[in-house]
Amino acid sequence: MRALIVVDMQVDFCPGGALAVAGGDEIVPAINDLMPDHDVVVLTQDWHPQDHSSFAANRPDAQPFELVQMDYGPQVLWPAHCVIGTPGAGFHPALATDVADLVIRKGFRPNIDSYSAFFENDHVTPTGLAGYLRDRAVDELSFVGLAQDFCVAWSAMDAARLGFRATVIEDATRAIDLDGSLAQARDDMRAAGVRLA
Ligand code: VGL
Ligand code: ZN
Repeated sequence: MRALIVVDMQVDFCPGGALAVAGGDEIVPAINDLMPDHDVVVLTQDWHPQDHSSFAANRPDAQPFELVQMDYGPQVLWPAHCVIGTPGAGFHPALATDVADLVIRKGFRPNIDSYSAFFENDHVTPTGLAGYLRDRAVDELSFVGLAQDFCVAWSAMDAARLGFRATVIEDATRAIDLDGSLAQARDDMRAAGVRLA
């Protein structure tokens, strides 16, 4: 069984949003077209409380895109984005959300970020997605959405480590590309056994 994992196709990650990814909205039609080719469609939704520790505004003297050390490892500080219940946390209005079997939210614990759809950034706390996919007999995953070098890459690498066949459909992703993060993510994905298509 094959699943399409649509990562964080939300208003705040599209042009005009709080953490806009260049061209983020351009990939919506391609993603909608891929949905009927898959047995299972999952949407992920970045979903942060206003006091989330990944928001630069919640720390004295911190600037967005700065790197800090958390007890679980390095963490980029972001502009406030995808705040629970705000319009920016909603899906892009043209995304075919009706087709989705599952919407999985992540990043709702104030003290830990969650890029991956499978684990929080400590790489230990599970979201429950792996169990859902195994229960549905899914073995093959295609990843699309935003952002290729953060949430898409971390999700695809975790999927490969968990034993799923993982492919990133690059035409249906866009990257933040912070200090070479896209090239690094592509190298890391290949090393983790993720196929880039
Ligand atoms: C993401 C940064 C912060 C993403 C989410 O979806 O790639 N990036 N939160
Ligand atoms: Zn986030």
